[in-house]
Amino acid sequence: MSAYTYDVVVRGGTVATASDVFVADIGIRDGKIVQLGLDLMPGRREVDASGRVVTPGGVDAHCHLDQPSPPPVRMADDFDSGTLSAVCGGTTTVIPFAAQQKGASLEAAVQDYHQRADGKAHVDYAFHLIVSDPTDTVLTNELPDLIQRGYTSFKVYMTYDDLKLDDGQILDVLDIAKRHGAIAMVHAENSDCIEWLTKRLEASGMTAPRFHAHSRPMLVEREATHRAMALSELIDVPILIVHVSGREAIEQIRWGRAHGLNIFAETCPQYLFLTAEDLGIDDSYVGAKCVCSPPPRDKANQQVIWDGLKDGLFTVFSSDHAPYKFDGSEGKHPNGQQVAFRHIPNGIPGIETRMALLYSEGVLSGRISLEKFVELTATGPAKTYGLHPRKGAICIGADADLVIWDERDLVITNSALHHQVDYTPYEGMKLKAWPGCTLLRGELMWDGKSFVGPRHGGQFLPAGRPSILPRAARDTSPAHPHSLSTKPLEFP
Ligand code: DUC
Ligand code: ZN
Ligand code: ZN
Repeated sequence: MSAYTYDVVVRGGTVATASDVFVADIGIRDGKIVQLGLDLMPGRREVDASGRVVTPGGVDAHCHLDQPSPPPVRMADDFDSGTLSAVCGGTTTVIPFAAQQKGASLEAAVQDYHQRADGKAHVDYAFHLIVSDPTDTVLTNELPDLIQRGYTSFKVYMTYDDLKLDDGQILDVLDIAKRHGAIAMVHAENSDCIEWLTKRLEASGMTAPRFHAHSRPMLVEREATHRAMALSELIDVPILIVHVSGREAIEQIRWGRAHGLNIFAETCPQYLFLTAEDLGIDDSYVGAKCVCSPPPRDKANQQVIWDGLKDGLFTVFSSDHAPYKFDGSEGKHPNGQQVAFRHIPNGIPGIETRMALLYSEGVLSGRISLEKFVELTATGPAKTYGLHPRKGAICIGADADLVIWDERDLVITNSALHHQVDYTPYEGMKLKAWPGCTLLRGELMWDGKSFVGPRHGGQFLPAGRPSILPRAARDTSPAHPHSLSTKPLEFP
């Protein structure tokens, strides 16, 4: 038996949870938090956190790693580089997507993703499913079985030809989420409007990256957000709208909530720190670096997103890391070419910068509290996706996933990041903090300068029932006030 009560003691830090901030020592044994208190007995290893803030390791609930794209396009980060980048930025759990290919099974996607992740990931991971082909077999057999086995969240798209579902298909998927206790995430943009606008822009020769933003104005997001909420109301099941970009979608969500609908929302750093001008103010191709969907809006919309982070509109703050290189032939220049905006791979990198951006510009700039930071970056996502309290919490029994913050001035440069993307949209941005230490299950992974942890030790996390869902089956609470005047119909 060890002479020590604890394997590790993180001593004297200012511990922040989603509800409290207090000074405490954290005692860790076998990768778990086993004690919180003052003057704990020595650990085999001591980590001095005095005078520094300690938060739960980040849970990045929306990132794309090694997700197949039609050739020649290929993601720059696999589970090795993507999770290395994550942990150096204070994220200890990631939830990427296992995407069903049309015509293939969901099970095939899940097996494929396990092969991509297992033995490669440096942090723990769960998977969301992307349902792109909800056949009878998928709905009746595969989804219920996969939910049972720990894949309790899935994303549906209202746009992109190879992914989008029509409203009837979305209703089918929501119905399964309701019956089996899963949460559906919705990419809400009106596909037909985007296509119509894109064709008009192309016909006028407006194909530079900046026109991506013109092809996806806020109204396409607003309409689809409202429609998604109506579909969720019809089934009487919560949904989560991902990557909300600005005022118009937020107004819809506030309206829905005011009418009793159970709508959750996620936003991402690009909607706080980028604007449509980053896609270009002229026809320069460099704006391709910031092409993502929905596109970044303007300064006024950034403020609306900050307001939503502060006042509880958002439950989850994710990176939406979608890593494509700018140079070369596999990313933003497919086949080495500058292409029309419709063909630019969608997405920007951000898995490593997510936590520090919000800590620095949110907490240290006085926009949100420390508790809110923890809620948005760790506790909220863990609860939303069935990983809490093992993840996203500092409490007895939780995994000892911790970040100790260094509050110091620094400048973001891509050369200091660990992803395989050849740029960061935040190059040159001044921050006031970066993780000084990241622990995963009690192991030191990042010491503020280098990755120092055991390699490839990330574990798959089967997700449980999302704790944001209403209680199961026997819930007798009345239907929400806005629902049809009768109770929702019960189908066999
Ligand atoms: N949607 C995402 O969720 N990520 C990248 C691009 C997109 O459209
Ligand atoms: Zn999306
Ligand atoms: Zn995404």
